[in-house]
Amino acid sequence: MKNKIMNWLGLAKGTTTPNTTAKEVTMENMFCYQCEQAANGGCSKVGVCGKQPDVAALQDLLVYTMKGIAFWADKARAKGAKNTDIDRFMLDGLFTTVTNVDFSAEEIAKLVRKGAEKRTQAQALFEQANGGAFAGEVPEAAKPFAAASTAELAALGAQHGVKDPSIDPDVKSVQEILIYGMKGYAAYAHHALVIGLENEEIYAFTHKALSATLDKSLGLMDFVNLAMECGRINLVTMQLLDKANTDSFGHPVPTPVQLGTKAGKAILVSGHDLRMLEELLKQTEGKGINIYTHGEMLPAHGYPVLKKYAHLAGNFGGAWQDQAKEFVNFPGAIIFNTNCIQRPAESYKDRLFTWGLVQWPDVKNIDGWDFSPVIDKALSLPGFAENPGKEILTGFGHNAVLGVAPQVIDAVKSGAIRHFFLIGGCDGAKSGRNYYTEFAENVPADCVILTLACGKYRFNKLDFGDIGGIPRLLDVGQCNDAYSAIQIAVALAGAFNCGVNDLPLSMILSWYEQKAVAILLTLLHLGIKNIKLGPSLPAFITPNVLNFLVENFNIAPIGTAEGDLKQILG
Ligand code: SF4
Ligand code: SF3
Repeated sequence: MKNKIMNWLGLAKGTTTPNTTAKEVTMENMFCYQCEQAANGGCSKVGVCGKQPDVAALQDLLVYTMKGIAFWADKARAKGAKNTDIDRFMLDGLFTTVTNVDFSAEEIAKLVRKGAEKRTQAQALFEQANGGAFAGEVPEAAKPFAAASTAELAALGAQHGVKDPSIDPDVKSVQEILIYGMKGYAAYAHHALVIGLENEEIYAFTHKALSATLDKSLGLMDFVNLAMECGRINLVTMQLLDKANTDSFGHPVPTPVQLGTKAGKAILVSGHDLRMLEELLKQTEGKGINIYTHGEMLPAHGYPVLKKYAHLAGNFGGAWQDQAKEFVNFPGAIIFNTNCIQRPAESYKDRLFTWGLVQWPDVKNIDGWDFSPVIDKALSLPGFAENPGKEILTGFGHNAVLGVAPQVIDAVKSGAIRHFFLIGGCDGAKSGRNYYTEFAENVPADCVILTLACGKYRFNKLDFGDIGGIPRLLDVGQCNDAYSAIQIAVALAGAFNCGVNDLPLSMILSWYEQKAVAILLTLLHLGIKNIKLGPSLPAFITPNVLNFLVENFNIAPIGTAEGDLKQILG
C-alpha cells in the first residue's frame, strides 16, 4: 500500500526529494485573498466563504502541484509532445480552486494525488521528447513531494500558500491576478469540454503561464504581459463555450421566465452547466417533476433546445448569497452543478446534491450522468402547489440583439436611446452592492441596460419598460456571455465607425470570484477603458498595480450611483 501511495505521488525509486514532514495545520497557516469578500485583506482564520484552513492549504498545494505539472508539460510542448489527460487535468484542478466550488478536504486531496501522478507523467513526456533528462535547474514544485495522507498533504500545502516574502509584492500581485484569471477561464473551458469542445491554445497557455510563475528570472512586465494574454485566452475560451452552447442548444431567443410555481414535484438546478441541465431535463421527462433554475442557470430558459421541455418551469430565488434562507422554502431536491455553493443549513442538507467538481462534505455528489438519486429524492418530497407569478425576460444573447441591430442603431441615431450601460458581474453579500440596484433604478428612461451574470438579481425583477419596443433591460446571459456583450459592443462600434471606447456605453461591473477576474482581463486586453469596478477593489492588487490600471485603463472604483451617473452622462 505504501508503495502504491509513493507511486501516486511520483515517489518512484530514485526520484524522491522529500522536503517536508507532517505537522498539524494550524489556524495561522491559512491565507486566502482571491475573492471579493476576503476579510481584512485576506482570510486568515477561516474563509468568509466557509473554507476551512485544511481545505485552503490543500487548494494551495493543488495549485503548487499544477505549477509543477506545467513546468514539464510546457517544456514537452516545446518539443512537440503533449498529452490530453494532463491538459484536461489542469482544467479540473484550476476550476476546483475557484471560490465556492469545493469544500471537501478529502476530494481535493484526491486531486492532489492525481496531480502528482500527472506531474510524473509530464516529466516522462518531456524526457522522452528530449531524449534524456532536463539539463537545467528543476524548481521544487516540479519535483515529487513526500506527503501522502490528507493531513500530510494539508501540512505541505500550508508551506506553499500565496504569501511568499521572497517575491516582490507587485510581481506577486500580478502573478495572482494571472492565476485567478486562469482559474476563471478554466471553469469556462471545463463547461465547453463537458459539451465536447476543447482548444489547444488554452492548454498551451495554461502550461506556459503557470510554469512562468516558477521562473525567478521573470519580472513585473513579463507577468503584466501574461495577464493581458490571459485576458485574450479567456476571450478564446468564452467564444468556445458560446459555440458549444449555441451549437448544442441553439441561439438564445428572448423568453419570458415564470417566477411563480407549477403544481408538481420539483428540482432546483443552480450553477452554470447547461449540458447537465439538459441531461436532467431528459431524465425527468414525464415523471411529474418540474425543473426550476437558480442563480446563473436563469439564462437557460432562452435556449431553444432547453425551453422545448415543458417541465422547465421557472426561476426560483435570487443570487447565490441568498441560498441558505431561500432553499428552506424549496420543497424538492436541489443540485449545484458549479459554483456558488454555501454551507448548507440542516433544514435542506438532506435534499441537497452536488454534481461534478462541486463538493461539500457529507453532501451527496453525483459523479457522472445518472441523476436517479436526485429524482427519487424529488419524488419523495411534497413539491409545489400551482401559484403563478410575475414573468421576467431573458435570452438577449448576441444573436438576438444583433438581429434587431438596425432598430437599435436607428434608435441611437434618432436620440431615442441616449446611452447603454452594461451593469453586470457577480453578486455577493456586502451591503455596498445596493449601489448596483440604485444605479439601475436611476438610469434615465432614454437609456438601455445590458446585464449578465448573477449580479442582475439586484434589479432584474424591476419593471424598466421599453424604448420603441426595445426592452430597457436586456439580459445577455451568464457571466461567460460577456462574450455576447463584447460581440454586441464591437458590432455597434462597427456600425458607428468608431472604437468601443467611443460608444455611448459605460461598464459598471461587480466582481466576486475569479471568473470576474478573467473577464476583467479580457476587457483590458481589448483596450476597454473607464470601467467602474466594485463593490470593493481586490485585496490582491497592490497600490502600484492599481496605479498601473488607473493610468493605462482609467479603471475607477464605484462611487455613489447618483454621482457616477452624473459623471458619465454629464
Ligand atoms: Fe476568503 Fe474568498 Fe478565499 Fe473564501 S475564497 S477564503 S472568502 S478570500
Ligand atoms: Fe455568480 Fe458565483 Fe460570479 Fe457566473 S454564481 S457570476 S458569483
